Amino acid sequence: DTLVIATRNRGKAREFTEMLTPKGITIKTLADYPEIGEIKENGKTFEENATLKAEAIASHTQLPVLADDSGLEVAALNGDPGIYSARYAGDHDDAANNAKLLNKLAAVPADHRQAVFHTTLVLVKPNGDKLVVDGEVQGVILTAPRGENGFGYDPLFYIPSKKKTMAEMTDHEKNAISHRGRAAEKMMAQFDSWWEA
Ligand code: ITT
Ligand code: NA
Repeated sequence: DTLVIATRNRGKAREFTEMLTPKGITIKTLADYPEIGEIKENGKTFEENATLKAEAIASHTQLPVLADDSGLEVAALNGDPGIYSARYAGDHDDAANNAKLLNKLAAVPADHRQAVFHTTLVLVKPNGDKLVVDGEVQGVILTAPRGENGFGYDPLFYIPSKKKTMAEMTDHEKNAISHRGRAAEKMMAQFDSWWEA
């Protein structure tokens, strides 16, 4: 059973590999398809963008595809950066994105720094059968990064109940509580009936 993960983000690919390989699913990523160029993510929602990625790769590979569109929604910033999380500071540069986020929140006190990380997963088969799930995790944006694991905004995303940022967790610990882990859990609950449909 081969599933292509429509991502160029190595952090996402690593987390999905950790979650799906034990279920007996063989994973390919876009690293296996170097001929595929940039996919335009010009949708207005996480679901639209994940669907754009999934459908483009399903039609190219003729294999079942999983796409992930994610973003950070910060209450004090009216939900920004949201669907624009990857290019918040211009190019997709995690360090620049984190610096911009800290800068935007510089005057915001500790008790007003709540945020939600959101993931929408879209599974698409070449015949068009589609499955959509999402997941969220609540956290707080710190004033300085902590931890070396994870990727993206993880060093700034603190989970009070765990007393850790997501960058202070192993992949396994993060997957157990993260937006992506929760979405993947919902996906797995419906996976067999989607796969066999
Ligand atoms: P693909 O589209 O190729 O999958 P991407 O990194 O561009 O990769 P998105 O469009 O979903 O993915 O952008 C999501 C942004 O949120 C991007 O800046 C990521 O670094 C960040 N992000 C996504 N999941 C994250 C996570 O679990 N922890 C921290 N940051 C995350
Ligand atoms: Na996106």
